[in-house]
Amino acid sequence: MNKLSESEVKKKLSRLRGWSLDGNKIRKEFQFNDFDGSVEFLRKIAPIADALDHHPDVCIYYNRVIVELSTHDVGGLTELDFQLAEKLDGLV
Ligand code: H2B
Repeated sequence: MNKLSESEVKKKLSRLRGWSLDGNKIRKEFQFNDFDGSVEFLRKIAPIADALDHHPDVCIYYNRVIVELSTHDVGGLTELDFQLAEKLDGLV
């Protein structure tokens, strides 16, 4: 996977909703009713990430889930991060 240029990242980011650039990562906060909602979301994320062999950094704060995506292998963002972001958006 090729590392995307800054302009490619900005273009792809503008097509997503709620994701922002944070250094070499993109991040989004998802909100749920309670902790159970957050855990349920994580359970849905896991098989999707495994299928893509691309794994998000995930932090749960009760009813909020912060997801960060980057491609460690290239030290930046690739098409895979944006593919996964779209799939996660499709879950909620
Ligand atoms: N997930 C993410 N987010 N970035 C990676 O570079 C990455 C990964 N690499 N999951 C994969 C696993 C790699 O370590 C394995 C060996 O395929």
